[in-house]
Amino acid sequence: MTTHSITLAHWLALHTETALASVLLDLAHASTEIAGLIRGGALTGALGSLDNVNVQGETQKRLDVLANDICKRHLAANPAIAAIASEEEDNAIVFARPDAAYLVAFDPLDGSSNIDVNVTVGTIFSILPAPATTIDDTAFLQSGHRQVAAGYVVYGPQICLLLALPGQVVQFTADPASGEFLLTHDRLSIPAGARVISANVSNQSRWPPDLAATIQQWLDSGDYNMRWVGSMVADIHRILHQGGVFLYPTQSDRPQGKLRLLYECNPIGFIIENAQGSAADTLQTTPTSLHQRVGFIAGDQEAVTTLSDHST
Ligand code: AHM
Ligand code: MG
Repeated sequence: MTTHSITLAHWLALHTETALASVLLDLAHASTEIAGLIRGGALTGALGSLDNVNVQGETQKRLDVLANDICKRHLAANPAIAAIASEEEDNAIVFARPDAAYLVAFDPLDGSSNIDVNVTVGTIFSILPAPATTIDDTAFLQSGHRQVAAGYVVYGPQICLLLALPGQVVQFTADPASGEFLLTHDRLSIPAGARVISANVSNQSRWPPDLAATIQQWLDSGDYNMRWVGSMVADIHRILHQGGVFLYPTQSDRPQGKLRLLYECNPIGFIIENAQGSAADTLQTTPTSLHQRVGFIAGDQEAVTTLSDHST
């Protein structure tokens, strides 16, 4: 029996204003629905690929599309939201609401390559202030330090919602009996000095040479361990709790990087920095397009500084 009694709704009522709380609750409800599809796997008919290719040129998985539809449905009804942007949508979806305060950018299903093999995936979200100008794609082109909240849901052995507000990161865990998100970790802070590297080293020969040499040196020292799930939410979740550094840098065959700035790196960077880690200069980057990719390094402050110095 759980001894945790603070629900997400209760916590939000104490720490955020009503409109922001309603947006975060909508995201939580969407994630509960997505979790149901993931849990059922092949029984729900949600696995497998579609013939569609998204704006990123990636073949969409059935669950990418279903999760995107679920997020859209939950968010579209919220009068506090002026527009939404998704990894799975070419352009922002704009609602005719001049007084709405927020924009929501999201990756409905992060870690798509893991869907069909029963490995942890997630949903990532970023909440920005809606500018007072006409709302279109360009309204989302705000640097990451302007986020008012960001978070992710990790669908693993437990379903956890990580939420960052300026100055704090908290974790809620879904109660298997009621489905309700209950506060389980208050004020998360990344343990410093952990010697864990999270990177896809099969790309090492295409990384910036100094960066590749530094990682190789660390590995050769025998002092470092390596972990790579291939779902950023899962790899970052480990780092939040146990420390270490995550990297998906630019590489010769992906000069812009792989991960997307607005709905992957900015929200994860915001969480990491509010948990006393570093995301190098990611949050200072001025975005130029909705689906912009970037090289990304995040986690332990000292490790991030060393790797960033070697990544040009
Ligand atoms: P996705 O949003 O299409 O799932 O892509 C993002 C994912 C990240 O979660 C993960 O860190 C990375 O891509 C894994 O890439 P790779 O398969 O090249 O190791
Ligand atoms: Mg993703």
